[in-house]
Order: sequence, then C-alpha cells, then structure tokens
Amino acid sequence: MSENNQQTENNETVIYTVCNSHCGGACLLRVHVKDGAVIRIETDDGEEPQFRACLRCRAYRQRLYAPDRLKYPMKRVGARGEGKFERISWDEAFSTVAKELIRVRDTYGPASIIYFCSLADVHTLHTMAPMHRLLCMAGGYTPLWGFFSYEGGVFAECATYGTHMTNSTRDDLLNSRLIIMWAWDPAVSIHRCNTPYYLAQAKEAGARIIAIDPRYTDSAATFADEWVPIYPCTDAAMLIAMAYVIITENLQDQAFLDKYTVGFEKFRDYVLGIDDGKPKTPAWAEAITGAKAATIERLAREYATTKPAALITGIAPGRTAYGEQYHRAAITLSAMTGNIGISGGSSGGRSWGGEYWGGEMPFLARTKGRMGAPRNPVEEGWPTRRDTVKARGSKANSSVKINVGQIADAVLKGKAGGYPADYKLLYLANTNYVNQVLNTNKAIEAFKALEFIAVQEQFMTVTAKYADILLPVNTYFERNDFTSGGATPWYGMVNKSVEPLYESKSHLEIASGIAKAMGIDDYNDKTEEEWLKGIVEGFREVFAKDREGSDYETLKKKALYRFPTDEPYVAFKEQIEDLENHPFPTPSGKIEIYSQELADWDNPQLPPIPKYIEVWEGRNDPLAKKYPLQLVTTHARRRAHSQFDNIPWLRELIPQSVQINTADAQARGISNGDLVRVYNDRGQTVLPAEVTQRIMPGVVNIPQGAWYDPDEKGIDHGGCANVLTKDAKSPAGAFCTNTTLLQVEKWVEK
Ligand SMILES: Nc1nc2c(c(=O)[nH]1)N[C@H]1C(S)=C(S)[C@@H](COP(=O)(O)OP(=O)(O)OC[C@H]3O[C@@H](n4cnc5c(=O)[nH]c(N)nc54)[C@H](O)[C@@H]3O)O[C@H]1N2
Ligand SMILES: Nc1nc2c(c(=O)[nH]1)N[C@H]1C(S)=C(S)[C@@H](COP(=O)(O)OP(=O)(O)OC[C@H]3O[C@@H](n4cnc5c(=O)[nH]c(N)nc54)[C@H](O)[C@@H]3O)O[C@H]1N2
Ligand SMILES: [Mo]
Repeated sequence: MSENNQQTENNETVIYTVCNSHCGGACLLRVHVKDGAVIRIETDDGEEPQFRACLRCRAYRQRLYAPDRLKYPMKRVGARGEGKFERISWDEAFSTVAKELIRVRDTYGPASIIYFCSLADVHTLHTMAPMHRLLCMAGGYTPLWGFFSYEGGVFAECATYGTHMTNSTRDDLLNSRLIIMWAWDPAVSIHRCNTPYYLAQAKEAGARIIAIDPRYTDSAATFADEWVPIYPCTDAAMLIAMAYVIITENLQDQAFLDKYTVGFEKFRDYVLGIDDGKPKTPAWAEAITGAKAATIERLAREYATTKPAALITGIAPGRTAYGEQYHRAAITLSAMTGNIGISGGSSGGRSWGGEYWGGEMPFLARTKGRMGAPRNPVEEGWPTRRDTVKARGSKANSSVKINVGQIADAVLKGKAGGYPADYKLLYLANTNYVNQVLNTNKAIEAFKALEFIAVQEQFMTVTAKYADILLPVNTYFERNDFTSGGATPWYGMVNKSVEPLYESKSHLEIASGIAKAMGIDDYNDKTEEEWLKGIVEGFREVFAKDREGSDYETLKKKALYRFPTDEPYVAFKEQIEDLENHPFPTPSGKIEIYSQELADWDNPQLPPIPKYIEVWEGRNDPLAKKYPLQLVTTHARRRAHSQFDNIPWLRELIPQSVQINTADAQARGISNGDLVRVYNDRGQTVLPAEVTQRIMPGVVNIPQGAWYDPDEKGIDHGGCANVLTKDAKSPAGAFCTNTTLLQVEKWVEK
C-alpha cells in the first residue's frame, strides 16, 4: 500500500504524512486512524531509500494525546513564572493580544515589539510567516538574526565561498576513501534522515572513518576505525597544525590552490609563524587540544594523501566562542587537499543545513506561492551590520535586528546599552526560549521586566509560564503543510490525520484571529489549501519543473516526492569543472582563504585568514582554577531540543544525566548514578551522573533540552544545561553552547 487515505480491513484509515520536528531528520509516517483517533504510527516500508522514522515519531501518539497539552487559551493570574493561569475564550485572547500590540506600538513605537518564531516543525505555512505578515502590516517589529545551530558555519561559508549552500548529498559518501567525522554524531544528533544508512554503506565499501570528538560517540562506536579525543573549543588549532604538517611536507594540492583560491600564501605565513614568530606545529596544537602531536601528524598526512577524502565538519565546534575560525580553517584544509567539488570529497562547510534541497529551500527560498509580507517598516533606513559578510544576505544584514541569543540582554539594556530600541512586548512561537537560550536565569530576569508576553504553545513549558496570554497551538497531526529534507533530496506534504484537539488552532488561524481583532481586514483571503497549492506550484517551478509526481494532487496522495538519485549531487562541481563560466560567488570569483572584506573590517577577532583564537572560559582561563571542567551540551536522542522531554515512553528509555569521565568522578567521590550538583556562577542543576570512559577527562556533557525545573532556592532539578551557559555571542554571531566552565560535586541535600 503506498497511497494516502486507504481503508484497511479493520476500518482503519492510513494517512501518509511527514514528520520534521526540528530534529534534523524528516521522515515518512503512516498514521493509522480509527474513529477519528490515531491508534498506531508506522513508517516507510516502500521503495529505497526509505525515510524511516525514529523513536520520537513513533512515540508521537503520547505527545498528541498528552494529558498536559494546553487545551484552551489562558491568561496569567499569578506572578510571571508561577504557572497560574485561568481559562479564557479565543475572543478574549485575540482581543487582549491585539490591544497590547496596538498599545505598545502607539506608546513606544513598533521597534519595541520583538517577534521570534523558531522552527519546532520545519514547515512552510504554519511557521514564522503568518505572524510576520501580520506584524509587518501593523507597523512592523524588531526581528532577530542568526541561526542558533550554525551561525559560525554560515558566516565562514559566506566569507570563503560566497554562499552557504555547501553540502553534497550523502550518497556521495560511498565514493570516499577516508571520512573524517569531526564533531559529528549523526546516529544521535540527526543530520538528515538516512545519513547513518549511507555511512554504513561507505564503511562496507571500505572507507576508513575517523572520529574527532571529546566523546566516544555512538557514531564513533558504530562506524569509526579511530577515535581522537579533543578538548572543546580548540578544533581550529588542530586543523591549523594539520595544515602545518601538510605545508612543511609539501603535500598540498598546489595546482588546486593556484587555480581556485586566493590568499593561501598569507595563511601559510601565519601557519609557519612568519607573521608572529609562532609556528603552529603539532606540538603547539597538542598543548591546546589534548590530541597527541604524533596523531595530528599522521592524520594530516593521511588526509593529504588519501583521495577522495571527506572532511565532514560538525557544527558543534562552530557553536563555541570564535567558532567561525574552526569552520574557516576546515574549508581551507579541504582546499589544500583538493577535495572540493569532487565526488567522494567535501567542501569542508558545515555538516548539514547547507543542502540546496533541504536546508533553505522551501522555508527561505523566495518561491512564488509563499506567504509574503510588505517590507518590515522597522527595518527601513538602518545601515548594514559590520559583523557579518555581504554574502550572508539581507536577512542578517540590517543593524536594527537583534541576535537570536540576545533578547535578554537587549531587554535588560535597551537603548541605553547601545541597542536600537527599548523593548516592551515579546511574541513567541515555536520556541522554548527560556530553556533553550544561553543563560536561562538571565532570560528569566529579562522576561520579568517586559510589559507583555504572548506565547503560542502546546505545553506548559518554562517559557509558557512567563506568558501573559497563552495561545494553544495544534500539532502537525491536526493541520496540513509542506516540507522537505533527506540525505538525498525529497519534498513532501504534511497531511492532517485528525481534527484539532480541544480548542487548539493552527498558526495561520491564530494570526488571522489577531488580525481581525486589530481591524486588519485584508490580512488573508486564502484558505490553508489554497496557500499550500500555491506553495507547491511555486516550489515546483524552481526545483522540480514538470517532474512527474511532484504536483500537489500526487503529493497529497503519496506524501513524498523523491528526486531521482542516479548520481550524487556534489557541491561546487560546476565551479571546479568550469571555473571560467561558473565562478564562486565571492568578490574574487575564487575560494577566499584570505578575505579582503574581512581585512577591511580590521577586527582582530574576525581576521581575514583563519586563525586560532583562544576562547573565554577555556582551559587556560584563570576561572578554570575554580571551575575546572569544560561543558558540552549535545543534542539528545530522545528529544528534539526541549520537545518530547515530557513524553513518558522516551523519558523511560534514556534518563537525563551528566556524562563525566571515570577519573574526574573518582576524584570527586562520585559513583555511576549518584545525584550530582553541576554549577558555576550563573546557575546550578542537580541530576544523575553517568560515569564513563566515553568522555575525555576534563569535559562533561549535559544533553541540551531537558526542562528547567527549579526548586524554591532556584536550584534546577531538571538537568537544564542552559542554567550554566554564558550568553556571550561570538564576534560573527556564533551561538556559544559549548564554551562554559563549571564544577561538579556529589549532591548532598541540605
Ligand atoms: N536527536 C536529535 N537530533 C538533532 C537535534 C535534536 O534536538 N535531537 N537537533 C537538530 C539541530 S536543530 C541541530 S542544530 C543539530 C546539532 O547538531 P550537532 O551540533 O552536530 O550536535 P551536538 O550533539 O551538539 O554535537 C555533535 C558532537 O560534537 C561534539 N562536540 C561538542 N563540542 C565540541 C567541540 O568543541 N569540538 C569537537 N571536536 N566536538 C565537539 C559533541 O560531543 C557531539 O558528539 O542536531 C539536529 N539533530
Ligand atoms: N545549551 C544548548 N542550548 C541550545 C543548543 C545546544 O546545543 N546547547 N542548541 C540550540 C539549537 S541548535 C537550537 S535549533 C535551539 C532550539 O530552540 P527552540 O527552537 O526554542 O527549541 P524547542 O525546544 O524545539 O522549542 C519549540 C517549542 O515550541 C512549541 N511549539 C509551539 N508551537 C508549535 C508547533 O506548531 N509545532 C511544534 N512542534 N512545537 C510548537 C513546542 O511545544 C516547544 O516548546 O536550541 C538551542 N539551544
Ligand atoms: Mo539547531
């Protein structure tokens, strides 16, 4: 059976739909519905490549029917954060939000309104567009810039390649002889559905696989021939030392560098220490990274002499202070070995999100049918920023925008602190901001200072507790949408499985209700279906013109359209095969190891060539005396960020814990399973210890996304990593989730 809406013999209807819960995946679901209720969820069993769902999708019934779902609109009656709410009607909810939007706009100006919608479901219609359109029609708002996930990577790609569409399809891994999984654990932190499937095939085909990570990850255990532990925040040093070995042994692909790149000589001078008297030798890197000099030398030779080789650069080191440099260095190394634009190689750009077919395509690409908006009046007249390159595009470049991680700082400091406005009203959708942003306790302080907060939610998250009005939004099982993804490209329909539960509404319905209450009558004249038809057609025109099976009607039936996979897509193949007719979209038309644009900024923290810059809260920071352990905060198998943390089946499967090395645990009298207090000056959290040799000494891991759960003393008992993290942003906006010092001790209840 491969079509939607078919009846089975048990009077069940099977709905084909697609899950894309901001988990990096996107998979096909076969939802069994009986008497208007979902009774079972299965996944793809059709043609290869199958897009098979993981544990989170298979547990989705518990999320859909969770007893703690928000069922109707509510207004706050207790203090902010106390969690006391009272049921109200949708009319009252809409008119309260409308009144506050108008009051704040008219009193303080539209820039004092911040609207942020994260991804949650990576869809096209029920996402950021509906409120964006409304707010633009109502006078504008302050938007945010920057990707939580990989702003460091995007910056580096734009500075070096002039674009951030740098990924090949994963089936090309089968052509690699060597795969370096640098901070890459796609068996857990999903980077497109099916990536492990292709890694397994690459391994069977004989590729050698090396993992470079502070943790012996599940992907390393399954696929790698070698694990090289490395201290967080030090990756650029190791990459640069590998460049030292390649240069001093003359192993670089000089013909490639001469033809396709600019500025290699300047990088070489830095690497050899001609500029600063400090050669960046493997011994230099060993002292910084903890990786052995001999290992660095051997890997450098191996990478330079095994062709084709794929350096897959994970984005977690890009989420550290100066993470931009790590990505710039990785691209440079890929150029030095001539692995760019060839089958089995890799661009050295970030490990996912840079797929022309999945990362940006349906959500940001300006296809015709998307819900548009007039220009945001708040952005008129602001100069472009000086901390992100032109190629990063207008989405990031207006200086009225606030960085995505900086709402708290902006609210607390406002104009007096150098921000473009004083901020009074916050409208949030698709985000558990307080839990997910760095420095949870500071976010709470800022949220208390605002005049009005509206939150669209499905659950009573910590962020929801700070709302004045709570708007219950439905799940993708209760509405239709359009999405895309895959290790090899597809796009597909999210098909509604059941009617909206309780009084919940879709994003479009909520924005339409507020628009009406604001008196904006021309907000929307299309139904959900009309929008989606237009979106599919606009999208087809760009990506799948006239391709059979890619039209709206067929998609509604099959849910998925798979692009033909006869040949892997290789990023930058065109440029490498025919540079004259296909220059890189950089000012020089080449790969810019040296960027004149960056040179013109004259900012030592964003140098024109990749450099190793020591982080704050690193191992050499004086603070390390008091807080000697480095924190990483990985993406958890049982969650998508904070989503699914409340789902009983998943909680039972993998309890939240802090991973700590056996030696560090012994030194602190900690045994496996003991409750420990993890703390620094910003916060503290109590959770069980997982004592293991699968993390290097000196580093601990708290998987991000566990729900903040403070006691009356303000100590978190949920295992929320962000009570510890620092909300400083890297110079070009990298979100520093992995740059934090802390201490761990056995928890003794006082
Ligand atoms: N299951 C699941 N999958 C997800 C998500 C999820 O929430 N759940 N979220 C999705 C999203 S939106 C994103 S952005 C991605 C995130 O994808 P990633 O950033 O790749 O995921 P992480 O798990 O944070 O980190 C991957 C590995 O990097 C290592 N690491 C951390 N810091 C450093 C460092 O400084 N140097 C080195 N060498 N290694 C380091 C970690 O130990 C970990 O093994 O995942 C996506 N996939
Ligand atoms: N310490 C640390 N912090 C991190 C990270 C890290 O690695 N370490 N990673 C960062 C990254 S890469 C990311 S992308 C962010 C993610 O940060 P967020 O995008 O804020 O994370 P989510 O937990 O997915 O929050 C989505 C919320 O929206 C609600 N919601 C409202 N409407 C809808 C809807 O229509 N559909 C769905 N599905 N949910 C809805 C969900 O219930 C949920 O509470 O976290 C960042 N935070
Ligand atoms: Mo992310």
